[in-house]
Amino acid sequence: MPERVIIHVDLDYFYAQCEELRKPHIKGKPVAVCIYSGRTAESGAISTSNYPAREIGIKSGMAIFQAKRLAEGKGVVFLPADIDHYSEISERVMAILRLHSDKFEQVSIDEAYLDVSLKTDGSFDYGKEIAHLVKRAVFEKEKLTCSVGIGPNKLIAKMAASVKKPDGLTLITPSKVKEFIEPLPVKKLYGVGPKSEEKLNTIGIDTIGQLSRTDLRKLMELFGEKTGIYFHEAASGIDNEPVEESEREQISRIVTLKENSVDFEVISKEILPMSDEIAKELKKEGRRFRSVGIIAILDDLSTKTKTHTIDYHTDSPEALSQISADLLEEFLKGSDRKLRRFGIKVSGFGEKKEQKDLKSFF
Ligand code: DCP
Ligand code: MG
Ligand code: MG
Repeated sequence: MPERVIIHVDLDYFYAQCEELRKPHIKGKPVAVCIYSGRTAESGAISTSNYPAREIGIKSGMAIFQAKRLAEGKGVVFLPADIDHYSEISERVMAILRLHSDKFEQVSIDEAYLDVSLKTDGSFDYGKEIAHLVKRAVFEKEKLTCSVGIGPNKLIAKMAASVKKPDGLTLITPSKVKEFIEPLPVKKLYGVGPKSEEKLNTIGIDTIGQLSRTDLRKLMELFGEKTGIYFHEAASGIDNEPVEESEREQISRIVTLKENSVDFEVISKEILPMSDEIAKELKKEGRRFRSVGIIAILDDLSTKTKTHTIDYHTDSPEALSQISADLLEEFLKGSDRKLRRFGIKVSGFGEKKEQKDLKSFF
């Protein structure tokens, strides 16, 4: 069996980078994105911070009041999190990543695995080229930087991606796996939390290399069978978890309108580019839909949807844009509030069409 070639992509200081993009004047300043709990004006936690803010010590998970203490006199910009906005950007980035992979698995709002074994025929040099291509595409289309790792499995790809941040690219070929992970402290191994770390340290196991040389029975005694086996294999760089495509129930696109509007002519201009993008994804995945919906986020931030189901499956962008336009027209007749954001979605997927040759996606 040829080698698997797996790429892990993680966007850099994601929420804060999204904020820098829409507020260019804050670029270069330390930026902290806050999730307010609402209990008091200042209670809540830092969700993320850009790299200048991290230098001051402001990090994810820290209490806002604590961060404000560190920030005193340093010109730190504190902003409230706008998850809708970051999700919108995330969806577009994930669509780009999906296009570059044979198999795709999103694992969080800013992270995904791409299995490119087929595309590359198992060549890591080619895998590295694809990783560069992906970074360039994300930067050109969304102006975002990310860090990527390429390795023979998910575990190594993820660990490789964290080696150099921000804007990093790290390739660990199968022959370099041991050399790469053995000197790292055990806490760097995915799945080793602070408790396991402490347990391992007290019996003299500090590095991943030492862990890999520890008797399996001893690890099973300490951590139970399942975890024991996992630690033993992972410490040797072994991981057979497949990149698992999540079965999607819907594909959607949403945009923020330049100005809030109730004007059909203005809003419907957004339909064509969105349906083209959705159609491209449908084609790539060999999917056809039966239901089309519109999503309207109004100026009071309430969300309204309207859906129409037809009696056959199709992947036609024309059908998608026509039905979306009809739904929009109908919706606007019954609404007097302005739309702030507008989106379209497809669902009700039928059987997947067989993809004759996966390599045709090169
Ligand atoms: N996040 C959060 N609270 C946390 C950790 C993360 O709200 N405790 C959110 C904000 C992050 C996003 O998830 O921007 C992605 O998390 P990452 O761990 O990938 O962190 P960043 O992308 O912010 O930084 P990095 O450059 O280290 O990836
Ligand atoms: Mg990130
Ligand atoms: Mg992440």
